[in-house]
Amino acid sequence: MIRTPLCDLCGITYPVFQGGMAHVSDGKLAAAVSEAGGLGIISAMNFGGTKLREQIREARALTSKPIGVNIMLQAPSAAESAAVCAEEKVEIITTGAGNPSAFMPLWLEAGCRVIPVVASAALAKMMERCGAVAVIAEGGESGGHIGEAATMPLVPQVVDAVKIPVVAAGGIADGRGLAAALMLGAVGVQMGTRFIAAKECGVPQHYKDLVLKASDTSTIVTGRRLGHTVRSLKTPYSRHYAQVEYTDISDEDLEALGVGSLRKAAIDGDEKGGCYLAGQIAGLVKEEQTAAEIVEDVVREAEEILRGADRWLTD
Ligand code: TUI
Repeated sequence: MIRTPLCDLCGITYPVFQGGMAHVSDGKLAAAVSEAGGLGIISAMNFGGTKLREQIREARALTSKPIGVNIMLQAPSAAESAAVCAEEKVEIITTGAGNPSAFMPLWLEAGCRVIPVVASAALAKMMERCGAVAVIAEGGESGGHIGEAATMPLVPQVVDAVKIPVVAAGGIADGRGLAAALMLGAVGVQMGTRFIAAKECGVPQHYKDLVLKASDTSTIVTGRRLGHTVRSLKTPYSRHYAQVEYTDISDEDLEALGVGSLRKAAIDGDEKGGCYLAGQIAGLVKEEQTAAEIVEDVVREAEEILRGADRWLTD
């Protein structure tokens, strides 16, 4: 059994979060992960206020355990989602792609616990001052929107910068990753890519198949020129974007190439125009499993590693 302060902080059995993935994680996936003892997180990105409320209630009908909602701060619906989370008294709110300071008083007043994703020690410190109960330090190995630092250097530097607990994310998909994160001083992990292949994840099968057949070199980073840096799987679409990104194409045309591409991948199953977000660890994900099997596998493997962790020590 692995128990860390994150378990008591969030009311969960295992220190494993399922990352809130835009257009991918809904109430059904989140409820399955929470029911399995981790923290399932709904992405608010997919929904307007009414739909988000429905998803939260759907998740609550499927599990009595705590659930989370992730708010992508650059989404046009961020303020509406923030208000719904406060009204529904969502246990845990995570944020991404920005600084959530403006929403913190609303959430804290409603009794929500806020755990922002940070890509730097400076933002982690600011979040601690604003009342965050923990932070998620996410390295650039992650899928989706990324910062500059990689997980291995970011996590210990964030751990040293704040007194609140730190969750590690980016490049983690199994028990080795969880054990390593704990060694870096984190109290748990957030995983996204491995949960794309969860049986309860409702993305089109093509998306899952792309993850399942990925290798260690299957991802590519695009969008830096327009400030929407994202890591996705190499597909004809993402290779084309990368090829034209630093040509004389106008900002407007480049923007148009990206518009709706996440939705096209995760909802519409548009194999040609979709941008299939996934992390560098995709090559490690080899089978479709239930959320419960994923959570149990990861925790059991980490436990075994940690029990044997003194094997290199001599007297
Ligand atoms: O947010 C994510 N991952 C995402 S969001 C997303 S949706 C999207 N849609 C259109 C274009 C781009 C993305 C897909 N994937 N992860 C959390 C995350 N947050 N990663 C990095 C950050 C981050 C970066 C800088 C958080 C804060 C930050 O600070 C900036 C500041 O304002 O200080």
